[in-house]
Amino acid sequence: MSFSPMLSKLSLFAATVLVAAAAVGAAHAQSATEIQLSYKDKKFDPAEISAPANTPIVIKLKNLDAKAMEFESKTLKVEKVVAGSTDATINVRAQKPGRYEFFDEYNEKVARGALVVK
Ligand SMILES: [Cu+2]
Repeated sequence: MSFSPMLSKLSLFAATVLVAAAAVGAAHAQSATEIQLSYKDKKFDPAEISAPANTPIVIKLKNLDAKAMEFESKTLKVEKVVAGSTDATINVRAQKPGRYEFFDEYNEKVARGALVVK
């Protein structure tokens, strides 16, 4: 009886563990940047937010107005209706450096802000 089948099973197992560890490492490097943003009287506060490049972004938006608003950004490709006096989580994909404008679609001319990715 030979040990080689057992050894190759072990090395296959070791390789699997290494691949899994590498995947966990990559997932960790990708951990999201969380940004707090509030909305009141048709204004975003802060009006400009920033995040590092190539990292997923999570915007925690508090709509402090009694009316619903719609967070939208064409360049970030996100759109979300947020009921009055509620919070919402907006997930944004990892972005390249740049300036990405967003607005409340119900008050598009005045209610504007920007995400600066560096
Ligand atoms: Cu819309």
